[in-house]
Amino acid sequence: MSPVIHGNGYKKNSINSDAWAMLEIAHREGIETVWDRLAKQQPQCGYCNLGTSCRICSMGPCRVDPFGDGPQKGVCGADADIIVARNLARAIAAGASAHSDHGRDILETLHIVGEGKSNVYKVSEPEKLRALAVEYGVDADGKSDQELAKELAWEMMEDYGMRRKKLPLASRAPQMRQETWEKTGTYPRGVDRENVEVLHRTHMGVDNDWVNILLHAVRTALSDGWGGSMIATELSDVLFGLPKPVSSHVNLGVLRSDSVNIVLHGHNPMLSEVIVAASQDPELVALAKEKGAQGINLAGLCCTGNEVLMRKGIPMAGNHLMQELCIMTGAVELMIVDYQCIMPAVTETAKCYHTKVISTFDKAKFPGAEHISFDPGRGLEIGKQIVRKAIENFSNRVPERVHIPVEPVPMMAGFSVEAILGALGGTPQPLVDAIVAGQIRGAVGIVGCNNPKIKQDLGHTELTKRLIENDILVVVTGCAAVADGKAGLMVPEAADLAGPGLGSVCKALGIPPVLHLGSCVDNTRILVLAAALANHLGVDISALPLAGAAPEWYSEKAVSIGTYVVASGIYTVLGTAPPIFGSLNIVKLLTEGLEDVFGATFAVEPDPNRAATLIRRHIERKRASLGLSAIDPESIAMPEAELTFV
Ligand code: BF8
Ligand code: SF4
Repeated sequence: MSPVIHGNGYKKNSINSDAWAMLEIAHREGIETVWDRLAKQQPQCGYCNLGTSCRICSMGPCRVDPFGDGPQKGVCGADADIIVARNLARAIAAGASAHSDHGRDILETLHIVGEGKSNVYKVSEPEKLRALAVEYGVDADGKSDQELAKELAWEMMEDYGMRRKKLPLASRAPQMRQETWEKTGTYPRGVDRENVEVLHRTHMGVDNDWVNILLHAVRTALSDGWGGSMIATELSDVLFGLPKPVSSHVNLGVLRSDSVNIVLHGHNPMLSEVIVAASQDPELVALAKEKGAQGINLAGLCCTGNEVLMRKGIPMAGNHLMQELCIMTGAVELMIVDYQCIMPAVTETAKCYHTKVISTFDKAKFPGAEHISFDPGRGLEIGKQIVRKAIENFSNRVPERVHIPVEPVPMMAGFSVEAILGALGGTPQPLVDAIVAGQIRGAVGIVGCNNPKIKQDLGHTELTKRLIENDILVVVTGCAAVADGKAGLMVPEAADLAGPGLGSVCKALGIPPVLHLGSCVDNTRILVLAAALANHLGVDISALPLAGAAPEWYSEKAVSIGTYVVASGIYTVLGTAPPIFGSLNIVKLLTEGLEDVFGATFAVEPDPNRAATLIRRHIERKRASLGLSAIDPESIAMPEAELTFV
């Protein structure tokens, strides 16, 4: 392997010193990373970047050249609008399917609990189970948790089918929002139905009206946000517990040189919950000590990490771009992967160390990983088997190659909607009062990934800082949350970095100005919070001074999230460019036209300081239309662009 360091050295790749230290090792030892592979891909295909390449059928592949003299149509006659729309719809369906299939796995676990067939899972939040049963019209009276779990599971399985005209959880949205969905034909029906219909419509020769394709793509994204993802979040709370504010730590410094380190990577908390239990098993702890370790240390990566951080306070090793670097500490005995966002490269990196990679879901196997098929019915037994493998691997560690480069940074997590409302005294009124008084100008969800095309975490942290210093409350999920955690923005003391209004509210409540709402499926907590605020005020979500941002997104899941957030009425700024620029019609629709349809649009702005201005202007406009004190949006200066795409 011959590493090509992207840009002018590894400090260009990330803002974090733990990443720099590991990249230095990678450089020295010739270990390839994601940045090297990105460099080797240059120049990336211009047609694909514009979204105008198509390989849907075997008359192709085709490329259309909307701005040049090349072909304007594919072999079948599809033009740039049709091709971009089909590609975008398929990306949304892939993302929505990933989230919703995760939801299905949790739902099947609830069903197993309902049948009394699990030796490890139980209903941890009976109250939430009962509330959900009521929402689904299940009579909860006199029924045990187990009976109710089974009945609710059966009901929710219908959400994946074709018998529903509307997904029940979508009725949490304000009436006006639901009417918009009805009017536009985008009210989500069945999760699987919408996703399969995208595949049908985008087959050659089916839906060739680009607006019609995109409207169905919206419906599919809504079946994710108000369906599959929401089921994943709600049922994870029911089974594994409702997140409550918790203090923990983040960055590679959470790995311990004296302990057996197990890294939990992926998205689904089913297995990781079991690993947490198994790692506390006295027999296994004793075995670890026998092997010379002080104990068993768990650390999270990506969204599985967020799940166990939110509920169990398990420390977080890093976000998406840290997955290879984490192994290069030489201190990881075992990386357990479930699914999504796990680079196939991790098993290659692991070969350079003693680290074992264990895959666990039959739908997500990795060459070079040992596969232990996870069966929720025998959860604990499998969990113990895996933890034992980690302990046995401790003796293979090479102490001279262990390098844990930094001290961990403290961070808070665990802000479920229930916890936030609890902290406010059970009602959103105090938050509304602070917004009305102008102490808090509005709220923004910063979500999504890392993408090596953007300096790691720069987009998240700069945008967050600009917003909080201007009295805008920030809520975060996914890899954005981990970025802000590493930057020290998620402790109560960070209130000092906020403007005077937001700062004083945070100090009074003892909370950070940046609240961790969870993993990417937990973006539904943002929808629920926004709906609760809108319903409380009797307005649509689009009337509120809210915005969304995905400064460093890379994944198809993020495309689905952005789409359901906009279709729910929240203006959203993307940092990396989606592959749509080959169709000016579609760019115009997404950045302007959607305003009249959904009361919100997308914007694309890679520079976080400029994105902050766009968002601040938007929030002040919304404040003015609600009759609240507002700054003149045009008086908020738009800085010169400093950061553009790599
Ligand atoms: O679901 S933020 S890189 S880890 S896709 Fe993936 Fe993106 Fe991270 Fe979580 Ni979400
Ligand atoms: Fe080409 Fe049309 Fe086939 Fe796409 S669907 S590959 S544009 S012929």
